[in-house]
Amino acid sequence: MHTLKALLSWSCLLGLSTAACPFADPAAAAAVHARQTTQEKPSSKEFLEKYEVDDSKGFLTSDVGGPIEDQTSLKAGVRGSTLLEDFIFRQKIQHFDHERVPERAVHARGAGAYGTFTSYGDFSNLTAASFLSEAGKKTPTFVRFSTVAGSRGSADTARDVHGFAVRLYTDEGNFDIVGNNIPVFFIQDAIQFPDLIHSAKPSPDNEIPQAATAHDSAWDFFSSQPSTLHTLFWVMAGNGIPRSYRHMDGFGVHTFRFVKDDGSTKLIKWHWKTKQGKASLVWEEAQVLAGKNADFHRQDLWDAIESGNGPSWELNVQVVDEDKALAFGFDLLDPTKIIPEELAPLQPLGIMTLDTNPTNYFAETEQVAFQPGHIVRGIDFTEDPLLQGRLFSYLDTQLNRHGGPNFEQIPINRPRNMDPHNNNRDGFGQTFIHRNKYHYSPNTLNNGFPAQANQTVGRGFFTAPGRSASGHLVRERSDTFDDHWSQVRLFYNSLTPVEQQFLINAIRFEASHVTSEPVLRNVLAQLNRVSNDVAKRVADGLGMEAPAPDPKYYHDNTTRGVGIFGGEDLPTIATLRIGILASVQGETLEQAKALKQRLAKDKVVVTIVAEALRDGVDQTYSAADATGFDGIIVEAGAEGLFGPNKTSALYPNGRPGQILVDGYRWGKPVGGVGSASAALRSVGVPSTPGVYVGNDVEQFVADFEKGLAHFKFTDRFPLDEGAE
Ligand code: HDE
Repeated sequence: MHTLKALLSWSCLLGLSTAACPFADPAAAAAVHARQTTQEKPSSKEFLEKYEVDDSKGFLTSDVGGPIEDQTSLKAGVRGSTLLEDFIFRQKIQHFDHERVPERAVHARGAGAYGTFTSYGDFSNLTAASFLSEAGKKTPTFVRFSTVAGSRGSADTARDVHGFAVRLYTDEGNFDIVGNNIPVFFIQDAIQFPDLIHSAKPSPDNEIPQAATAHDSAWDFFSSQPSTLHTLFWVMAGNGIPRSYRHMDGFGVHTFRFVKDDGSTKLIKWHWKTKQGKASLVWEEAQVLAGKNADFHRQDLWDAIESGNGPSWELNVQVVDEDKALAFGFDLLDPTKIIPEELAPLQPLGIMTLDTNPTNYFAETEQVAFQPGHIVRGIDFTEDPLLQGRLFSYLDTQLNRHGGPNFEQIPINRPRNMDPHNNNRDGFGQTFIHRNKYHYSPNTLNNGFPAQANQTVGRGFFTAPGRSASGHLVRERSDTFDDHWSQVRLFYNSLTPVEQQFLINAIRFEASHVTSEPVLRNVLAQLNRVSNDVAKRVADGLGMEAPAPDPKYYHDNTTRGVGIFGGEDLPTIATLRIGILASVQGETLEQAKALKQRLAKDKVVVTIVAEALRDGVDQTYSAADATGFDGIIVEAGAEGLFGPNKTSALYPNGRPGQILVDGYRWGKPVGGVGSASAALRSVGVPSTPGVYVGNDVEQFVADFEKGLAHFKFTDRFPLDEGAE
């Protein structure tokens, strides 16, 4: 039999017979491929169920299956030494000792969730990617959001770029868009990434400060490397402190390529547009949250999904012809540049909704191994030198984190369409039992299988055929990457005055932690290339002199869609949180419960706060804080808790009034029902937009909900003198 096979395969290799060549016969390969492909249901979670372990019944067992008890170690006498032969003790402690894997070098702090991407249509006019091939086509997804600089236990609300990594388990393999919530990046060449991260991470001597760039080395690097300015401005504006993962956009950052079946290509940029609307915290609120609730963002995502209100994002692309890479006055290969929407409109492709929380944080969220190199047929890279470096780094980092090359076999990383078929073998933790003894290619002994797939055979991945690479070997940056300032100014010009003020305040805050005067002078010099006004205002805050205007890059252009506070109200108030400040005295609690029920109709999450946990009170004043709420209402009858000299042993001095005042100071809608308007007066909350009082509850609710959608009343924040 073997001899016959070998004979047939040789005749195939020698070109004597095509019928005998399995790898030359697309139909044979396709039939095998179809058998290997498992038609999974769209929910990614269902795929994982077979790996779940259910401990709801049965005896405790050792790792190798025998029933055991593990509460007391084996000793020589009750007071005697523990014995080395106690395999139960050794196995338990040893496993514990090895529980941790290295945290991610960057983006260590994060949270993930499952969902589904649904294509709006057939986009084969743009790409051969199968997940975009028909209207209504569903692809399971897993998304991990993160901050960058902090370690795994750091606070969610640190001011930072936020990771927005999406995996699509497509029917042609896993495709990852490993993006951020900011459309540009700090550097233009991957070789500088370790420098950027070393400068931003805590100081190597004392490991201070955690998850913060408000220190000398970060600003030393930023000001010596002006390519960082654009991203820095986005971070210092509200994008660095989003209200939640749900209220931020996502971006692929680099320019990628769409490749059509015929091999033709376009340049594209990925945008995930939040359907919850963009919203951010204000800085003081974020700082307080870092202490009061370090898990604020992961809790928010978890709760929204558990309540059945999982978030959605629309996937959009900007599409540009290949010959336009340099047509806009900057280089599309430069990841420090956006393509302003006016130059290339956003084209919607589909929608992603997250609807399922992970079962086990470590198994899923900690072990998910994203890679920009996980691409599928129909998508290709560009020559962006930052992207090119990432293609090496992510694979390398996974090898380090997972101790070997088999991390793609971990359930969260497995493709959903089929088990992989290739000649990769062995290594630590191999979980596949490969049957094929002829694990090399080409082979005749396994009939040439697994067969090679390419552009025309087997719908295989193919590199865009039009791409070419040639040139002298140089260690140089292209001069088309030289302008680091014009787009920073474009971004700044496009913000509202109060957003500009927030940005300036953020730079003042950060820079005021910098102790080196030469670094501060460099910072002012770089800001001054963007705007003399910005440089002056920051210098004022630092008690320094601003340099004379440096106008080479000054202009008055603006673009849309880059700010947070200047736009429309939020499209939905579902899942936003209101605190009703009540009292266990009198009728107040009953009214608060009725109000809660009314607001629940609009899916607003209400927490009733009172002195003690009873009769429907959700939280005490001792635990509550304005950071937990997007809006705050005082219930009629609770006004007695507010005002000067009101104290109680049940909560810190003045807490009810502090919640109200903080809510007001941080721009939130606040209000008082009926007689509770006295509470607002007694703590000095003036009658300004976003402050609601009224006796008619229906009208009050309607007004307050509008305020909630407006989200932040930014006119409460003072501007620098002369700013407009
Ligand atoms: Fe990453 N980045 N990165 N990065 N990155 C990592 O990979 C790296 C960059 C981003 O939730 C690491 O698995 C280099 C840009 C996200 O698991 C590491 C460069 C963008 C995540 C790495 C960049 C990102 C990472 C650490 C410069 C937005 C978290 C752990 C060339 C487009 C993914 C890991 C998750 C994680 C390297 C720049 C996004 C070390 C060398 C630009 C969202 O491999």
